[in-house]
Amino acid sequence: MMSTSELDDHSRCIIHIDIDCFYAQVEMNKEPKLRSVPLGIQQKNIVVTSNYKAREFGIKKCMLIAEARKLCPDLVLANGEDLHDYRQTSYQVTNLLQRYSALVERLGLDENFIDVTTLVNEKVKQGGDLSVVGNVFGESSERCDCGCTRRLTLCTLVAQEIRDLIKSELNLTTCAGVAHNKLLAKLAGSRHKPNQQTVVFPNSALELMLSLSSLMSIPGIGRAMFEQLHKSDIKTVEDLQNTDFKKLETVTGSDKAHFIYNLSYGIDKTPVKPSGKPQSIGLEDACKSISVETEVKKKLEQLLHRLLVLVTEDGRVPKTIKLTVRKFDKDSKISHRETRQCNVNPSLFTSNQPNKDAKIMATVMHLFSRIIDPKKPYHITLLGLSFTKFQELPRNSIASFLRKDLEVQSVISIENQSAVEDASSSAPSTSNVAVEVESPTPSPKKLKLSLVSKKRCFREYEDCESPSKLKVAELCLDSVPCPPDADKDVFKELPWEVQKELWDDYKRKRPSEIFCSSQVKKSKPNTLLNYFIRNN
Ligand code: DGT
Ligand code: MG
Repeated sequence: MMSTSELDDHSRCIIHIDIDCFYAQVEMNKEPKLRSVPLGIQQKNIVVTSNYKAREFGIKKCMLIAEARKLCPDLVLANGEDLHDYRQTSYQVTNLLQRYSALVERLGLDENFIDVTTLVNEKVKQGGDLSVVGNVFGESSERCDCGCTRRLTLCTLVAQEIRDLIKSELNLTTCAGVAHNKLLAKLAGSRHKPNQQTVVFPNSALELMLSLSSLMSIPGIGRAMFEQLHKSDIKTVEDLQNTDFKKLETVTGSDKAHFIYNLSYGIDKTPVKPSGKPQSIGLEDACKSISVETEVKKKLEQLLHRLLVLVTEDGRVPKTIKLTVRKFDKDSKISHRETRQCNVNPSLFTSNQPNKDAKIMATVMHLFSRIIDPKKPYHITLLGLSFTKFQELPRNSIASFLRKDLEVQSVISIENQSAVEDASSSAPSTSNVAVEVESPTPSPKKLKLSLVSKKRCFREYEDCESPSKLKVAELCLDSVPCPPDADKDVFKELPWEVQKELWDDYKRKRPSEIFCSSQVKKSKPNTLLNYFIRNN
């Protein structure tokens, strides 16, 4: 039997979050009286789930209503056929998780994987003594020395923080599993329910896998695969581990054989795949009471620093920044939130701008001054920052480079008007107020370059003679595609004009062969941008 620690990579920190009796919790939040009764959620004639009070009577998922009533005559039923509220709550949970990492993968309505490796690695640097929060799976106290013990221990703290946040913001209890991969995180999380969390360290991975009663308990092995394996006398996790690999390959095919063989040892290299990008990436920090501007600034700087890490992980470029302030009115004893937002210059995110944080902070403090009059006393109990309205830019692509200039140009035009939008969501009647985000007026040269880039993005090749078009000319030089019937090495050495002539000639003769991918076919053919998209 192989040792997973030797073959496996333990560098990641994955949390699996599963909401407890999901539909039932949503119904109990809508109607708190239901908390004190055994509650079943009905779809057609079955109970699709129930609260934990009902489970004490032996009510199980997907039990017939009649059967459930026999077990628990006082069972209260709520109709769960309209999924709207469940779906809405489900996305609220995912959105909360996205505060911690851009790598959040939804699994059904009530489960999410979240890869918090970046966050944990930041925390690792801070040092200090640590102990695990929650349950630890496994008998073994032996630990690997690659650093995963400390990382996963820190990850349990993050998991607890996330679960606390879901509880405080959405009033939902959850279970979490913590491990270095998705498979182990999911399996660990189901070990202690409800409202608990469990970590599995790599040295206990085998023990966890061998504790599974059936191959069907391995996420990734479905009914069809299970039956296929069963027919070949591979019935348990141990059978799968000890099976002759060549035999397994003949049963499932080579790729699947590798995949499930690894799973049986607790090895799962699949990444957490973000399921759709959030419409906003934001952070909020509740505080006791802040009434001094220097403290406000300090807190906002901390939030911004963390937020920029999240935005970088996300990969998109934000267009708008929003500030949220919760103010406490000492006279009325009422708190209320106010928000202000304005555009930010996308070039801050697409280039290595010096003092990027300071520039964004200036904008943030400007927004702050629109909510709070510093001359009057104030008590702030929460500060929040978020980026919204993203543009998708595949970084490091030539197409994105071209588009970058185009986007900068569009913002430059706004800056030339010295005004951007400032909207207040808490006061819908407020008319848009002009806020200057960045004062410098671009040099005519920069503006011209951007305009040239715009043309270049969407029109055919043009001559690149003027110095102001140099950047584009360089790009064009890099970019003329080599016709398939030309020798690539020779083509590379040709002057750009000749390359272009050869390419144009090839295009004229063989237009149908050039834009062949479905994506490109849909868009306007024969554009430089299309070429780049195809080649990315
Ligand atoms: P848990 O996680 O054991 O505390 O309980 P739940 O209720 O969260 O169960 P889970 O996580 O398996 O499923 C999430 C929700 O999905 C659950 O509240 C109701 C729904 N659901 C689960 N299984 C079925 C099913 O077989 N059919 C239908 N229609 N809905 C289901
Ligand atoms: Mg659940």
